[in-house]
Amino acid sequence: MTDLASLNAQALAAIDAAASLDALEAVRIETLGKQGSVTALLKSLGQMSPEERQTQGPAINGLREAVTSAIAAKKDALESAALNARLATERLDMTLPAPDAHAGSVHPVSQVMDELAEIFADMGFAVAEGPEIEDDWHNFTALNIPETHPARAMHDTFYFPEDAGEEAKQMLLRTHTSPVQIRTMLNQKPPIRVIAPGRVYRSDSDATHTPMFHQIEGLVIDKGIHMGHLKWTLETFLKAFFERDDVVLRLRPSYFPFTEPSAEVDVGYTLVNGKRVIGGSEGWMEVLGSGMVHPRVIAACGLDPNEYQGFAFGTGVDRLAMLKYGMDDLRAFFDGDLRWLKHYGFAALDVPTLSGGVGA
Ligand code: 2U9
Repeated sequence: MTDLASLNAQALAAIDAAASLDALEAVRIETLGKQGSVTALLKSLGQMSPEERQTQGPAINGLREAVTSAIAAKKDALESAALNARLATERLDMTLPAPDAHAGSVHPVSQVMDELAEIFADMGFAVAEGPEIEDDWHNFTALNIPETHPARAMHDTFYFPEDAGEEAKQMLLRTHTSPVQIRTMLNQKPPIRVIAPGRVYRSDSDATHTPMFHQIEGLVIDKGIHMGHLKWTLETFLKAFFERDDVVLRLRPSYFPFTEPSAEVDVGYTLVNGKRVIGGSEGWMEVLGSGMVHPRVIAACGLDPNEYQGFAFGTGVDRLAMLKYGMDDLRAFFDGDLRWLKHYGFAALDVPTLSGGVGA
């Protein structure tokens, strides 16, 4: 019995001292394994007399049970200590402030440009592009603005230094996107239905003018085109853009060298709590210029004006964005101030869609 008692004490001490699951497994093999000390005692029962077995049997089995349950208890303790250690290293402090969300967004002007392209695509217009550095002929002459025409001075043009040589072209920064439509008419056969969005440049700077601004112009060339097509197109566009069915248009006679007749387009507004809201006709705001393409412009592009007619329109995208979002200073568009974007409700994941608008 003294042997059993000391073996029991030794085994329990070894189990208690096992600092890892591997060390505990080694103790299990030493005691309960095939060659283990407790297993040897169990085997010795076979050689004992029945009387001896009666007394030694329960004692040896008791020893085996004590060692087995001590190993199981120690295994549980080691496993839960290992789990607690792992949980402690993987702990996440939920009270920490969340990382900053993306602060920027697609620029309001780019969003409006994308939305305009979507609206016009729905009406069958393709997007046309062209160079921002243009020559005098595409920017002015082809548009019925000859050298002596006062409109050249009105455009506050940025000219490049004149090149030497007889054939040298006078280069400039385009003052409108109209040369894009000239190039389209020269390169494509009617029917033509395009919009030309892009940057244009004029030497002008105050609260309502910046030396670079964005325009969008539209052009339709086909047989039998008239002012009714122009009015329907602009009405459909403005209703989609301002997301209202009660948009009212007013066409006022005007003058542009490249259109005849020409009309300035006003959109009606209603005063709500002292603020102008598009819709109704309490007051009028000018939003577009338009007209029937001048026969001389059609002829300059190699088409017969008796066969083909067209309408055209143009507007400032920056101004359209200001109207839609109720912004009052054009210069803020160029400041890159995130507080300004936030103030007008622009967020990082805003993507304009026809169905969702841009969230005005
Ligand atoms: C071709 C033929 C005709 C484009 C047009 C306007 C009227 C117009 C201004 C609006 C505000 C420019 O940004 S703004 O200052 N534009 O009023 N633009 S018709 O007419 C064309 C263009 C190309 C071949």
